[in-house]
Amino acid sequence: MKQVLQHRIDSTFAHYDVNRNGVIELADVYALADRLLRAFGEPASSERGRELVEAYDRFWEMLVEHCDADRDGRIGPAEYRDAMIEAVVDNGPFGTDFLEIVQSLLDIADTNGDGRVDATEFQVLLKARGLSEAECGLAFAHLDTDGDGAISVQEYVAAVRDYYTNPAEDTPGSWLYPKALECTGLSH
Ligand SMILES: [Ca+2]
Ligand SMILES: [Ca+2]
Ligand SMILES: [Ca+2]
Repeated sequence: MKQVLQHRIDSTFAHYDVNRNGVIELADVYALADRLLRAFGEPASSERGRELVEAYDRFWEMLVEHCDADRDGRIGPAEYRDAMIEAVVDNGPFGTDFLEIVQSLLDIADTNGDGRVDATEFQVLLKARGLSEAECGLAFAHLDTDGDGAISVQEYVAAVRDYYTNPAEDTPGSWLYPKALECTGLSH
């Protein structure tokens, strides 16, 4: 069971290490932000664009605080894995900083501004992450646990926790990342 979860942690590491140089740095986090900006068709200079970049700045600060033990601005796979196991698997609740980041992300995803992130809006988020169209539909169906046709902060955070703590197939969390990514994680 632990092995599946370690593999998932390694999979997200591979996802975050956009430039594939073996460490997560600010450049990778900005590359992820850029990918999303392009998916939403937003320039970085628009209000929404600035909010997104700020959310990713806060995400980077959170990563540094939790993972970058030697504070050199580079997070290696071992630092990342140890921190994730401690933060998510062993300790449970995410801090409010993480909730705020997710809230910003969902605000940005809510492109029609009706206060809800529906299937079409959520799909943009997941497509930018590399999920196929079919996977996006399945992910939405699994993450919308109260069935109201929208993804709430609570539903998203529950899925993230689920991803790192529940190795079972077909849980909401198992749909957060492309299925293919789970096969290409770093080897131990
Ligand atoms: Ca990198
Ligand atoms: Ca909406
Ligand atoms: Ca819902």
